[in-house]
Parts: sequence; structure tokens; C-alpha cells
Amino acid sequence: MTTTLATLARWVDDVARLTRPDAIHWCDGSDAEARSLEAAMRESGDLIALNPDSHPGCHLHRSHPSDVARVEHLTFVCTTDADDAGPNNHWMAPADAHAKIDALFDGCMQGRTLYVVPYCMGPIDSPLSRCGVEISDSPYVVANMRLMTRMGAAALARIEREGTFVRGLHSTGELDPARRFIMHFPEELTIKSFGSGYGGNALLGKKCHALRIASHQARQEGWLAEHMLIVGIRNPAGVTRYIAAAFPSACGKTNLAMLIPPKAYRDAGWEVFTIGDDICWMQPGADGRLYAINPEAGYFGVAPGTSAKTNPNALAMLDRNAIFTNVGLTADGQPWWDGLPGVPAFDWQGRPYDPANGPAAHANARFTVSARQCPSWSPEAENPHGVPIDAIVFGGRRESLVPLVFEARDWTHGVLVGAGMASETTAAATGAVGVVRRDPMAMKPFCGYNFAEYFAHWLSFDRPGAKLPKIFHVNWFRKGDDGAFLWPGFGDNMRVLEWILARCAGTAGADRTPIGAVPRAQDLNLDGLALPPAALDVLLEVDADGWREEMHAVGAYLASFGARVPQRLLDEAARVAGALGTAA
Ligand code: GTP
Ligand code: SPV
Ligand code: MN
Repeated sequence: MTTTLATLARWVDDVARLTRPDAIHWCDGSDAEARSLEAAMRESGDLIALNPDSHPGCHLHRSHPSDVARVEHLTFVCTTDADDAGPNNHWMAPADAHAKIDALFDGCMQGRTLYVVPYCMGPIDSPLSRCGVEISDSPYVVANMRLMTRMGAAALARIEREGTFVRGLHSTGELDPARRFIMHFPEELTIKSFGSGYGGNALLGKKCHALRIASHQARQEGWLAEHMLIVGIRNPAGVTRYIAAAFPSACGKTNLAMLIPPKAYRDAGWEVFTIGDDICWMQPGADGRLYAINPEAGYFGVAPGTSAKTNPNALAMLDRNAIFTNVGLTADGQPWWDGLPGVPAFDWQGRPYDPANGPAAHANARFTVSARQCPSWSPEAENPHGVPIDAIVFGGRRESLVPLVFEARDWTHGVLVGAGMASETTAAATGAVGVVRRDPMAMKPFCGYNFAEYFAHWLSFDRPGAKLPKIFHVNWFRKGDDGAFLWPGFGDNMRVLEWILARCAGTAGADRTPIGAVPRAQDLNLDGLALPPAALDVLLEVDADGWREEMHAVGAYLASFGARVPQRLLDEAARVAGALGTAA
């Protein structure tokens, strides 16, 4: 296989000349190709076959111990003008960045095979989809890209028809953290990634293309590329509504997207459907509503915490044809992490399990699996027009201050709520865990341009004829004095989703507060929930002093982006601060 597209053929030639691989393989995405790659990886030790009786078609991959998460400090957005990347990104001049990383690529594929991976982000026949080609010397990357994207012959045919594609060049290199860079050239629709095999650093269709490059394109073309799940909720009357929700990495998107409602809801006829768990591309339709597609075809999800109690849908999809990365292993060859029954025999580094070495699975251990294997997967995920969004939900991990849920009063306020988001950091990126940081719209690590202009772009959707979703903020992670979560979360988050949809329909009550509309206890369906009334008081309280401080911090944060910040957003922040009044 090769290509009729001269620009693609020339680029592959150029890369091969620079990297000097032993062989070149054009991926067709077929089952036969996947099986033969897997066999080769079992041979080389890249993959370990799991128990064929309990987990047919499943493999374990153990990464280098220093290559287990995204590396934000080594991730660059390389625009001609540094201000276009903004203070939210690390920046390097494009020419310097190319020179630096091309030196690393020089000869790096000697002794290896260069894989050409054509892929489509979104349904192959959707006008909202966009294509790319990743060149990689990692068969593990190829296997993951096959699950995560529409990869192979059909994507290549679309690329040849369209003539344009995002170029992604990746090499695992020697996995030396000192020689590791993830570089983006939005003006050239190009990505170069060296020295890591980890998901967000190496599966270039995902964060690099579908968020950093796509957000740049989306701004120019009038759409949104967001770090959001998409979930469908069918009510007992048979009407399905769609919600898109942005939570930072490892803050609950996969779990909310696959939620199973409490029994009373199921008995009453509610059902939840999964469209996507990580990325959402949205644009206004002819009717003024926002329509969303999930550009991905699989899930690259957090393993620890995934259990029969928290996320049974995920467990059900992980018993076949899945890749597990950095999980523990039982004596009979089954994957293991905290939340699963059984005991680990080996930890994620392959050592005999010893609690003194920490949990058997790495905190950022992940699974990769085709989306269609999820019991709640909806065929609407293949709808080329996308699904209409009724509510946008922002959220974060906040042990204090932030209520369970509140509703922004209009689009401008909602954009402020998103821009002011903060969350405790997680193991999804290297660095400290549990530190509160600003993470606007959960896009801090992923926005391919200046946040000030990103906020203005969000505001621009509020225009005549627009029928915009309502905007909400949730927090599943509020803790009590004993350090335990106050809200049960997971399936019980359905109670909050029901209130959100009822607010959209105009049928639910709330208290109007300076930060937005907050439900009173009687506005939420709490049937069958054993929650102490005191916990609910804390979950629904608005602490005016705390919020005055918070809004002060938000104001300072917005100001840090300088003159490009839209005045409308600053005015809105001043309005909310004013509504909170001055300290008594
Ligand atoms: P990325 O894939 O990194 O973008 O993360 P994500 O947002 O999809 O996060 P995910 O759903 O995988 O959740 C991350 C962790 O948070 C897991 O360990 C979950 O068990 C936990 N979690 C998810 N939802 C809830 C919840 O409602 N309450 C509590 N307490 N924990 C949750
Ligand atoms: C995240 O970190 O937000 C993820 C995993 O979804 S990765 O693909 O590595 O970015
Ligand atoms: Mn993510």
C-alpha cells in the first residue's frame, strides 16, 4: 500500500530520509494487520498476553517507569508570534523548535519500522470530521491508534479525496526524559513528538490533534474543540437529551459518560447512553443549536477506581480486545487495580507485588478499548451530523467551597464560570498531585492558542439566532471534615443530571445566589439516598466570604492574560463580585 496523494508520499519520503527506518509499513487498519502486529509485540515483550479465558484478545503493556503520563512542561505550542500561543502555553519559535526536535529525529528509526497511520477523527462520512496521518516507530502506538481512531484504508481514501491532513511525526526515541518534546505547529497543521510512548504524548490524534491543533482550526472556522464527554439521557417519556461536560484530566468524564442511573430511575424508565468520554467537537447547526461529535472511536481511560460498583459499564467492555497499560497482574494473568476483586501477584513494573512499593497499578494506569464495546455505547456516536447539546457542564475536583451544582444565569456568565474553573491536579500529568490550579474549561493543557482569545471565541457564539445550551458547574469531590467525599458520586450523579435537564425544561426550582442558581434540597430527587441532611447543607451552601476570595482570584487570573481578554468577561467578573458584596 502507498498513496496517490503526492504531498503525503513526499512527506513520508522526507521523514524516512531523516529518520532512516529499516522498513516502512502503511497501515490499512485490518484485523489481519492488528493480529500480526500484536504477535510481533508479544515476541518483543512490548505486550504480554492476558488470560485468554477471562480476557480474550487482551494485552498488558508496561511502559518505561519514567514515561507514565503527559509531560506539560515539555509540551510546546510553536506559533510565529509568542502572544498567539499565550501565557497558557509553553512557546518556542517554529524554526527553533523544528531545529531542536529534527536533530532528535535524525537517524532515530534505524533498526525500526516506520508505520504510516492514516486516521480520521470523527465518523468517516461526517462533514465535522478531520483527518490526519501519524508517522510512528512504535507498534504500541499503532495498536492504540487503531482502537482510538478510524484508522486505515477508509481514512486514507478520505485524505486522498480532500488533499489536506494534519501531519504528526512521532518516535519513541530512547525514552530519555531529557530528550522528550511534544511540539505543535498550528500554523503548519503539524505535530512532532519525541521520546515518549505515553497516550497523550504519543497517540497524536488525541490531545495533540483533536484538541491543540483542532482548537486553533476551530477558532478560525467558527466551531469548538473541547475536552468534554458527551452523554445522552433518555427520560421515561422516551425523549433523549444530550449533555457535554468538561472536567480536567482524571476528574470523572469517563465515569459520567457511562453512568448507570440508580435503580429507581431505571425502574421508572430512564436510560443513559455514551457518545464520548474525552473530546467533543461542536458547531452551530442551521437551527442555531450546537451539534456535537465525538472525534474518537475508543476510550483511553483511567483504570484505578474502575469497579463493579463505580463503573460497571466500563468493566463489561474491558473483558476482551483491550490493551491495559501499567496495571498490576494476578497470578492467573488477569489485569488488576484498586477496585477489582482478587489479589495482584505483580505490580505495574513487573515486580512481585509488595505493598511497600505502593499500589500494584500505577495511579495513571490506563485501558484502551473500542467505544463500541461499551454496553451504553449509542449508535448516535456515528451520526455524521452530531447530536444536539442541551446543557454544557463544567466541573472540577474541589474539596471545599464549590457546591455540588449551580447554573450560570446566561451564556456570558457561563463562559466566566468555565474561564474561572480550578481543580486539584491528578496523576494524568507528571508533577504534584492535589494542588488546586486554574484549568479553564478543562483546557489548560490542551488549548492550542491564547486563552484570552479562546474566551472571546466562546463569547462569540452568543449571537442572534443562536439557541445555546444552558451552562452549569458541578463538583463531585467536596469533602467533609473527616476527609471523606460528601457526595456518593458515580451513578448518583444522575440526580444532578436530572435537575440540570429539568432546569433546561424550566420545570425545576432553585435558589438564586450571586454565583448562580443552586438547587434547594427539595429541588433534587434524593429518593433512596442515605445522605445525612448536614452533608446536603454543606453540598448546597454558598459561602459568600469564600466566594469573594475566589472571585478575586479569578479576576487576577483573567487579568494575567493582558489586553486580549474580552472586556465583556471582565465586566461579568465584576458583576458577580459586586453581587457578592463586601465583607461584613
Ligand atoms: P481523563 O481520561 O484523564 O481525561 O479523565 P476522566 O475525566 O475521564 O476521569 P475518569 O472518569 O477516568 O475518573 C478519574 C478518577 O475519578 C477515577 O479514579 C474515578 O473512579 C474517579 N471518579 C469519577 N467520577 C467520580 C465521582 O463521581 N465521585 C468520586 N468520588 N470519584 C469519581
Ligand atoms: C488526559 O490526560 O486528559 C487523558 C489521557 O485523557 S491522555 O490521552 O494521555 O491525555
Ligand atoms: Mn482527557
